[in-house]
Amino acid sequence: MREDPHRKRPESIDELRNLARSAGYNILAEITQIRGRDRRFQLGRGKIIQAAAHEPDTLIFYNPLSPGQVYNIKKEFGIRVIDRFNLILEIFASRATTREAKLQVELARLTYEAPFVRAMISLRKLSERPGYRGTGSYEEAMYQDISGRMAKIRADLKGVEKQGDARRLRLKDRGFDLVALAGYTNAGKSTILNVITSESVAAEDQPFTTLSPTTRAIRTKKRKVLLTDTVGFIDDLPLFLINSFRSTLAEIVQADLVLLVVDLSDPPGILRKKLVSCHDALWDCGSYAPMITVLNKADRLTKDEIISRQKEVQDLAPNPVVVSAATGRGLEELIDHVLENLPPLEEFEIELPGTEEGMNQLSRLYEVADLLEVKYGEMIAVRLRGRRSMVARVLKRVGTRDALEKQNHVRPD
Ligand SMILES: Nc1nc2c(ncn2[C@@H]2O[C@H](COP(=O)(O)OP(=O)(O)OP(=O)(O)O)[C@@H](O)[C@H]2O)c(=O)[nH]1
Ligand SMILES: [Mg+2]
Repeated sequence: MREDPHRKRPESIDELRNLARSAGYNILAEITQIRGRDRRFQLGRGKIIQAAAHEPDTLIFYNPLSPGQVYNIKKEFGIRVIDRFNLILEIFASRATTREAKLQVELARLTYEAPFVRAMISLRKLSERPGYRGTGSYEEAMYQDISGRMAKIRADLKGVEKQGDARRLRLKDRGFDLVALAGYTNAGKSTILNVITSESVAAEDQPFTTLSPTTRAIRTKKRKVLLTDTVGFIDDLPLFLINSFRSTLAEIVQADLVLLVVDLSDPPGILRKKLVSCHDALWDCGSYAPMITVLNKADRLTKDEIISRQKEVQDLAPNPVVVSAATGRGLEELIDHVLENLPPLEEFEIELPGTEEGMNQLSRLYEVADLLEVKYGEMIAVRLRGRRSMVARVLKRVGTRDALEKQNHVRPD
């Protein structure tokens, strides 16, 4: 149900219908209201009566419901009501398989529910005798429980986040470049990961198939690249969801390069809207990495359509590559483009001590950098091409010199 078809474009309703089906609902009727929203029930009383006549288990609203509206509808009509955010949370809950995803979904649900429970407490107090001071109602106890549980989950997720940060740092030190697939839900991120890395993570025609990230290596001759698939974005993604998924979204925030995947076969208006939503979500996550826009599902369009679609979104699609994960078209070009857009490796001349530790670090350097020349003497002189942060760490470890700046930095790539 929604409030005004002239304000909310029908594609928003298509998406809501799709979300409802994905959550397992069987749709009995769709009711819209043209005049503005009603304070008491969000829709007018007549519309709710009309909906109730279908004897639904649940009323699903497009617009966010206030705690008061949920309370009023339940009290007066005895029907369960949810809004779009609830619906998204229900889908997330049904797809969460890892411990991390389950905690994230629970945190999002509790963050969403907390104000409702707080409002229930005040609504109940209002309906009680004036001057009455209840000592610890059921809702109050529940609110205490919610706050406690939220604090516990936040602490657990902080731990997960720290582990993730440490893992990504280790990978960068070992010479890997981290590339993240981001984008609107159902755009084809998992399919792209599967094709490029010969993986078989779940990819289905439904929203939010992926909740937990998967990382796989891309085989290239030039660089050691790891590609990570992530949770999809959706229009009007509430900030509390983004905050709950911080440990997962860190894969995007800390990536060296982000591949923003969109479904080029969406009609132009929807395509633009989804791109805007993605840019907003990336901004909210705090992602500033360089970006390639991957215009996927090109197999569904003619040559001319591809050109005109690309033109229509060029202001929103920096650094575009047209691909089709279904046919494999453009994927090699995409990998070339990734290699060109990764932060450049630099060339350094460094010296390691001729000690056991120096030899250990040298063999490590063989794994993580491109060794161009090695001269053995009292000191081991090495000319190499690699990541500045990695070289700095090796030098710190052997204690030759503490700052990379003092080293002979030859030239950027
Ligand atoms: N025709 C066509 N379909 C594709 C292409 N790429 C992906 N699909 C289909 O699009 C649907 C969604 O693909 P996924 O890879 O699950 O999309 P996703 O972005 O990972 O989606 P979520 O994880 O749900 O956010 C699946 O049915 C895929 O088979 C493509 O290039 N062409
Ligand atoms: Mg996916």
